[in-house]
Amino acid sequence: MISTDFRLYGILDLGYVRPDDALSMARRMIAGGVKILQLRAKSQSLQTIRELAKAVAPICRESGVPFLLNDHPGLVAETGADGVHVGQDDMRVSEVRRIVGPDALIGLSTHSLEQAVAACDAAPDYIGFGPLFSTPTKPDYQPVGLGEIAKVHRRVPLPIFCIGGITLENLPEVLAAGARRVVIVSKILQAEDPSGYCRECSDLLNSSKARPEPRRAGGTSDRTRVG
Ligand code: TZP
Ligand code: MG
Repeated sequence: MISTDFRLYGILDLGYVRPDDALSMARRMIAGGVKILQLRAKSQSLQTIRELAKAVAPICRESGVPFLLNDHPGLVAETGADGVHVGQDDMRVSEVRRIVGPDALIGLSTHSLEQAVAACDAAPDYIGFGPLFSTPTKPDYQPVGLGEIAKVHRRVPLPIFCIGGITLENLPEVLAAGARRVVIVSKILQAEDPSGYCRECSDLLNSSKARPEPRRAGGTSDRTRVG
């Protein structure tokens, strides 16, 4: 279930963190207020991802932080992850659901208002929306811009995590544009004090006067409740 206090989503991206440092970084992010954590390891072997995921999962579990894998739905059950995040070019959400089961969380990346609206039919538990700004973490994508944030929140009754180029400095304007939840990758992982950075972002998110999210038509299941 994606609850309303899941407003800061952190990604343990091995493009920025060495596998040896990943566990301590996960602990620091959680201590700073990250409420969902994803392991993103685009250039590591399946074995490294499997081992790391098995080590990160209990750290998240003991803090009540859902832990998702980027890609690899087939590793979810084995590693004790709570779900998986997939992209537009990955396996379809319905197929992912068949693999991970009804209780796992599934996130889907979207990169335009059209993709975000189309995602409603696929029924993931949340969407990522962005990149808002250009970002070295996902360099080949056209930024969607702040102007789309309000529109996507009006049209998509799913939890929406804005992503891409978000920093402590631009977070106020991202929130003012209508964002309620954000993913921050490089700025957290490259911060001198990742925990403190998360805490400052988390405080801003929690003090923002975000409008309540719309509920899904026809009611919500426990897993998908956005409440
Ligand atoms: N998807 C859209 S933008 C992005 C992903 C994974 C990267 C976000 O990283 P950063 O470093 O916070 O810009
Ligand atoms: Mg993917």
